Amino acid sequence: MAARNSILSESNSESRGALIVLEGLDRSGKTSQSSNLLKYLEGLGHSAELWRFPDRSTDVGQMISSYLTNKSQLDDHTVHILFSANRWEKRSLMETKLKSGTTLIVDRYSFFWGGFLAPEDGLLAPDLVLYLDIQPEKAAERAGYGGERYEQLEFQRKVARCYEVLRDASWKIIDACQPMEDIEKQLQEIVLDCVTICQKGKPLSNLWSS
Ligand code: 2DT
Ligand code: MG
Repeated sequence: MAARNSILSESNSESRGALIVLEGLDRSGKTSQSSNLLKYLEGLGHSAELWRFPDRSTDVGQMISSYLTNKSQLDDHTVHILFSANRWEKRSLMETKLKSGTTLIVDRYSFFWGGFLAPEDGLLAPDLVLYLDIQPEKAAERAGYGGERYEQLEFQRKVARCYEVLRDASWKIIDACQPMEDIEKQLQEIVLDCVTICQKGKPLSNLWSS
């Protein structure tokens, strides 16, 4: 991904918050580790917020949510575009928050599927992608999937293959089967580095643009 990022603005050398994304299969620990990271950064006196995608609080997010909970049917293209739209509707707030110095810890972002990248073009690129790596079979052994549309072993196997295709050398791959406290410490170290670099004025960039 890094190689495909472009610099948005030459003059953008001001201190800002970091856009930090956690990715991984269902039950890989993203949600727990995201809230741990939030507490950690706040404890150090940083301004930080926890976000997640899909953001089910918006109208678009509601459509996604009813699809995921099997209350509605949508074809694959439609739902992919809705996932993208759900990120687009948050883009300007995201930029405002980052520029005002708030770090965003984001529980899932744009990397769930490989094949539908065009609508993602121009979304903000993460400064850091943390991938919580777990075998689909191991994840399935953890306290039950919640019963949503994608929470099935066969599907999670496909998702794992997609992530393999999508991830690049800039991603930090964390073994999600280590004890939670060990994962937490590793994440803290990587995140703090990233926050520091962004504070020093690393420019914001866009996803997928060449
Ligand atoms: P949670 O279980 O984390 O609430 O996610 N998904 C998510 C997509 O298919 N495309 C996307 O762009 C995003 C952000 C993965 C609900 C499900 O939504 C799926 C799981
Ligand atoms: Mg889920």
